[in-house]
Amino acid sequence: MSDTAILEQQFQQKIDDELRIEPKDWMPETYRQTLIRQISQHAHSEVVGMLPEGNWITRAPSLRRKAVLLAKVQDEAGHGLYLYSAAETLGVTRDQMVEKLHDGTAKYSSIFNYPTLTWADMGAIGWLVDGAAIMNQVPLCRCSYGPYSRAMIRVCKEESFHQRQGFEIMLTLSNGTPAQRKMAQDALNRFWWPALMMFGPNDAESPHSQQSMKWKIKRFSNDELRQKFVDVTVEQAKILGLTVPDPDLKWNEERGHYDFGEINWDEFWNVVKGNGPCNRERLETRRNAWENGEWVRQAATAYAAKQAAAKEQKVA
Ligand code: FAQ
Repeated sequence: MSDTAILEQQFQQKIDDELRIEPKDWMPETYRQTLIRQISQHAHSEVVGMLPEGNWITRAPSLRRKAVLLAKVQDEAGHGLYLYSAAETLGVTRDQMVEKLHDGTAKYSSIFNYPTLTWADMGAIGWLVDGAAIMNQVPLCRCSYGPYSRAMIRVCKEESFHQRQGFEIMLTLSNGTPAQRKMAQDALNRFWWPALMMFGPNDAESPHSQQSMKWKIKRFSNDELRQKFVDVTVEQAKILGLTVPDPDLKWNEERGHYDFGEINWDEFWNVVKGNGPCNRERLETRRNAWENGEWVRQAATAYAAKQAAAKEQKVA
């Protein structure tokens, strides 16, 4: 057996024994690259994900709603930062990751390419988008890579608060005037299918799933998580008295799960490839933010250099 084969065997054994892989441990290059891809795309999703909700901060219907939304959007920025830091432990720089987002090589979640047209969309995003994010991210707290799994613990706690604030907005609207109720239903109609798409392609069409599950980066497949989300969320929609926009949705006694209709995969891939309703606008906003923030980065670097020089002088 070659040296690499032995190392690979020991590496897999560690994973099978539920031990965490840490930055300085030996790891296959493909494992490292898979993590850089997933964690950086996850970080980008958190940062781009601030934009649809950021759109409503100035128009929130009360001071309380504004404060809560502002805090939520700031949390997403924090998630992006933990995740960029986790990815940096794999030997990639933040600049390299951001460059890949800006030149369109790195992906971010398809969901954030849909517009937020009404206040009810803030409810639908919290309820459905954060709800789907939690379903996907709770298992990531047990991901085999230590820094990613630890970052996810705090992220999940915050996502849980986000989901509840979204549900509470939906509950208030669905118990409100007929116009508010209609607005909540319309938001559910527009965000339901894109939320299901967040879990990624069907298992048979998912090139990375099998290997990622063997490495315990992923603990459940895309379809398993999507099904769990449907089962939980349909019951929540009943509490809201809203109708899930899927004529094929039906409880399947035998399976013990809801059956649901076919996702429009053409729409999904179209959005993933950059042609969704807001892809261009989102990337342009991020590129501008990066360029406009250049002076802040320069100032911080100059300040750090000054501090280091002063410290050195003191020592000498
Ligand atoms: N959108 O083989 P798979 C949030 C790509 S955070 C765009 O199944 P994998 C918080 C995939 O990257 C939401 N692209 O890939 C929040 C791959 O392309 P590549 C983000 C997608 O990695 C809430 C190709 O398709 N969460 O919401 C999507 O095994 C509210 C083949 O797919 C995470 O990133 C998609 N929906 O499974 C923030 C969680 N789905 O890389 C603000 C961590 C798939 O070969 C407001 N990520 N693709 O070019 C994951 O769990 C996984 O990466 C999956 C995809 C499940 C997303």
